[in-house]
This record gives sequence, structure tokens and C-alpha cells, in this order.
Amino acid sequence: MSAAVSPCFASRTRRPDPAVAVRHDWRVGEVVALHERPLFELLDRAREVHRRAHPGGRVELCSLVSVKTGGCPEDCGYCAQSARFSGGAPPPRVLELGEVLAAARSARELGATRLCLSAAWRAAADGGGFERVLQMVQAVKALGLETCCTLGMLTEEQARRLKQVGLDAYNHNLDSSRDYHARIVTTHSYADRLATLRAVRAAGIQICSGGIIGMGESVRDRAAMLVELAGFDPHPESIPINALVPIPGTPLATAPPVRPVELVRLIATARIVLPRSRIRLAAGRAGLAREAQLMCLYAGANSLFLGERLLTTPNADPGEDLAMLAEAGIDAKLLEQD
Ligand code: SAM
Ligand code: DTB
Ligand code: SF4
Repeated sequence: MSAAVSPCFASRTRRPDPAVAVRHDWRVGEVVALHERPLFELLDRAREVHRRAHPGGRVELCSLVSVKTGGCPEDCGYCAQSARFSGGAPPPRVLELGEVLAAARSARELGATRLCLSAAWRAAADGGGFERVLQMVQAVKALGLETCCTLGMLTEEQARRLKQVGLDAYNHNLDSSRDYHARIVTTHSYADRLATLRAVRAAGIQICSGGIIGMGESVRDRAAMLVELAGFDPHPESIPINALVPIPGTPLATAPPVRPVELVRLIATARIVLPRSRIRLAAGRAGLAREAQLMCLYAGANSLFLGERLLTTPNADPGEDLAMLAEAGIDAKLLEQD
């Protein structure tokens, strides 16, 4: 055997190709047309971009902790945490630092490199709760994990304070197109969400922003959301794609399930439109066959939520997830790697 590096090994160690085109001027019609290409043509194109922009092919494992669950005043039609659809629940509390640290250690032992702290707030309120989240971020960072928060709307000052304690990323999803968002949420606007994303970017925190499919939106709405995200310069560092998990009692409780091929098409389209971003195959994996999930990873997803629970709903089994990656020969991202 020659000692030459095999093509496979080479592709695991190459640097991202700087020549991959990054555009901020996508048009909605163009993205719809891409999405509607014959499936294998779309996949071929997405795959080529993916291999060039993410040559290691590593998948990032991120875990979630809900530090304040439920009792949210907003009316997002998909959400289990809106007080409007789950009246009578006891008032929620913010977890103690020790509880979050225990969750962070378990996540790290499982192989996660990032922890996302979520709070069901309309907007992060100044005061004890916010101060405690700042302590949590600092303590989770000290364990060697990357940190992400999703606390609702943020002011520039709050974003700066989160950056000061070392926050890596902030999750705030556009969820859908501007028009369709207004049909799902009435208590805050698309402009509010964009303003928070700008505050996050201005503070030097990475943007994590994506959406949900399966709320009755059209392919055009999905494409319009990708166009909004691609308008950021640089593109958001990470894009979660959630398949609706229908929650009893919410307006979307009886929405028909998302067909896996729709998820594959959207991920492939997102990979082409947002070549360098990390695309997170987020909620909705619990009901997806292993083969469907692998198709999503093939199409360009390179991150998963690892852990038994998402926020209020069960996630895919972590042992199954690790077995799926091992079976396919996909490496998990280690800290400080592509
Ligand atoms: N309150 C914060 C906010 O609105 O940004 C953070 C928490 S919120 C639960 C984070 C995201 O989770 C939402 O923007 C939505 O994309 C996703 N999500 C919430 N409920 C979901 C569900 N039932 N199915 C799929 N995704 C969901
Ligand atoms: C995101 O886009 N998806 C995650 C994370 N960001 C915070 C949340 C998914 C929540 C799924 C429904 C639930 O468990 O309540
Ligand atoms: Fe749920 Fe966030 Fe909307 Fe509150 S703001 S209802 S937590 S998605």
C-alpha cells in the first residue's frame, strides 16, 4: 500500500474552499425555482456546495436546556410555552445555576460541544432572571462548551452584556416569510425579530436564525425566509430548520405532518443559498426514520440537537443518534473544528 493520503481522508482534512460564492441578493422566484428542481439535481448541487464549504463533513452536536419553561405572553401559534394556549399552568421559575451546570455536564459527556439556554420570555427582562442567565453562560463556557441563548427579544445593551460574559451565539428564528409570520404571531412583528438579530450581530455574537415548516406555509414562504436570512452580511452563522411538532391546545395542533422529502428539499435549498452557514436539523426528528435523517445530512444539514428532550417535547434518542452517525461514518465536530 502506498502511503498516499486517500481521497476520503483528504476530504476530511481540507480547508473550506474560499471560492464558494456567497450571495446576499437572492430573489424569491430564483430560490423557489431551485427548490422545485428535480430532487436529485437539487441534491447534486447542494452536495457540491456542502463538500466545498464544509469539507470535513463533521456534524455539530448541540444540547438544549429550558431554563424557564412556559408562561410566555406571546401568541406564536405553534408554541407549547405560550400562556394563551396552556392556561392554568403553575407560574414558571428560572432554573438554579447548579441545575444548568448538571445539564451541561451531561450534555458534554454525551458529546455535545454547544449548549443552548432557552427562556420563554417575550423579551429578556432586566433583573434577577437575566443576571442569572449571565452567570449560567459564564459557568457553561468555563466547562469548555460553546454557549447559545434564546431569550426572546434583546436590546443592544443586553446583547453587549451577553457578549461580555462570553456568549457565542444567539438563537432568534424568523420562523417563516414576513407575510406568513403575521398569520402565526400577532404579539410581535417580523421587524422586531430583525431588530434583535441586528443587535446580536452589532454586539459581535453569532446569529442563529431559521424557521419552522409544516405550519401551512407555501414553498414561496419558505424561500422568502431564506432570502431574508441571506440578506445578512455575513450570513447568519447557523440556521435551524424545525419541522412542526404539533402541540395539543395550540392553533396548529392538527396540522398535517411534514413529509420528509419537504425537509430534504428545504435543507438542500438552504445549503445552496447559505453555503457557509451551519444548518441545524432541529425539532421534528423524533418521528423521522434514520434514513430520512441521513438524507437531510446528505442534503447539507450539519448539526443536530442531542439529548432526550428539546424544550417541552421529546427528542430523538441520543444513543440512536450516535449510532446513526457511527453507522454512516459521520464524525461529530469537536470544539474549535469546522
Ligand atoms: N422565546 C424565544 C423565541 O421566541 O425566540 C425562544 C424559544 S422558542 C421556543 C425557539 C424556537 O423554537 C421558535 O422560534 C420555533 O422556531 C421553535 N419551536 C417552538 N415550538 C416549536 C414546535 N412546536 N415545533 C417546532 N419548532 C418549534
Ligand atoms: C430552534 O430553532 N429549535 C429549538 C431551539 N431553536 C431553541 C427548539 C425546538 C422546540 C421544539 C418544541 C418544544 O420542545 O417545545
Ligand atoms: Fe414560544 Fe418564544 Fe413565541 Fe414565547 S416568544 S410563545 S416562547 S416561540
